[in-house]
Amino acid sequence: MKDHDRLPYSLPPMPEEERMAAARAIRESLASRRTCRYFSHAPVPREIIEQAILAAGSAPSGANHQPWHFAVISSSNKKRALREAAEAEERRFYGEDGGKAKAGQDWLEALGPLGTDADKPFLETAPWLIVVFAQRKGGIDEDGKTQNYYVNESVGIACGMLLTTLHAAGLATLTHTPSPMGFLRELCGRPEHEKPLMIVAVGHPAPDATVPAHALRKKPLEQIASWL
Ligand code: IYR
Repeated sequence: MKDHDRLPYSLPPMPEEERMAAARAIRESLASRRTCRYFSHAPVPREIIEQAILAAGSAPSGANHQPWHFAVISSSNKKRALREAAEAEERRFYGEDGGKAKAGQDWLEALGPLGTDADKPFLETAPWLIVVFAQRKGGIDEDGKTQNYYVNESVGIACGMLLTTLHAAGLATLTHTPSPMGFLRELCGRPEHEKPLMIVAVGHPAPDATVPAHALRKKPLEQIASWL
């Protein structure tokens, strides 16, 4: 088979009620997803992480270049190193290093309801940290030269599919974006043309895990959609 060949595509028939029930079931399940900042040490099998990354890797992407790389961290040494580097950035962000916060007053106020600060214990407690990289170059053959397209869009969709799969597997996730994130490139041994996009922490919620009430405020359909 050559890349320019065309193949038939169809989806299995489905009664409308079944379609509706399937859409509703996924919608209801996803509505129970929360960003979790408190993990237990309970292990998660590597096979589940592999399945979730394969699901993410099936995302649509610009020219099908699949411009993503998932660096998966589970060793306590690497997790500690990542936490230390991330917390150093976060202390500057929140102004907890004694200097002026890099985040402006507006940003700090917006984060108020979340109750976040520079302390990131979840980076050590969560059994898995998936560091997501966006490849600015490389193409499908990862040659490090070919231009990639719609990189942020493509990797964003892949991350959504990663989170969806992990949630369906009954696991808690946290998308964490210490800023700036350049240190992740060195820590994960990734090349210069890859941009760290986010860290996805994965595990089981701690028995006493909580989420901010603010997280339950979701915009209604009337607000997020218009029908033209
Ligand atoms: N990276 C910081 C700040 C932060 C920013 C946003 I926007 C959030 O939704 C949550 C946190 C931190 O992790 O604390």
